[in-house]
Amino acid sequence: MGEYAASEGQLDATGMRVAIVVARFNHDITAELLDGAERILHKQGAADVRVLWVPGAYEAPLVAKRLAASGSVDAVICLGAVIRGETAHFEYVAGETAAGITRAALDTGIPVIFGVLTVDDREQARDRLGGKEGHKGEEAAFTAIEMVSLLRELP
Ligand code: INI
Repeated sequence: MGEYAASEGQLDATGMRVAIVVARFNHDITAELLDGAERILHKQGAADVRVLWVPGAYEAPLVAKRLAASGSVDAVICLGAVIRGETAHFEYVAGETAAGITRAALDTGIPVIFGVLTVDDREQARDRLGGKEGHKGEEAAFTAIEMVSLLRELP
């Protein structure tokens, strides 16, 4: 978590409504991302955390955009794991997922957080689930809280 530790106390999620869109593909990894994200959202006081499963990361942007446009959530977190070694179309899945998530946020004005691991192998994924690269599920939750707070300060 490193860089988040100093500001954790200020990242108050009281009253926030957050949806998490999580891919079933590579479920062993994405379930741990989800655990981390939920843990932080509840710890920081989120009022409502809704979890929606989609088949793969590629499907996340559409569901994220629908939720973001609904007015029922303050932020959406997308979680997934795209592993280069396991697919010939890594670049397409990872690239289109990233582009779709960006578009969902810009089209709706709601933060849509990119919590999708794009890694070469499972070891790199594990490093990002509480290993030497932190916990990307927890970090995605902190990012969502920070973005909601920041946008509330803006005109
Ligand atoms: N989806 C993932 O979330 N991760 C992957 O690593 C992956 N691979 O390896 O192909 C993957 N593919 C499925 C994709 O997200 C869609 O569900 C599928 O193409 C149907 O649209």
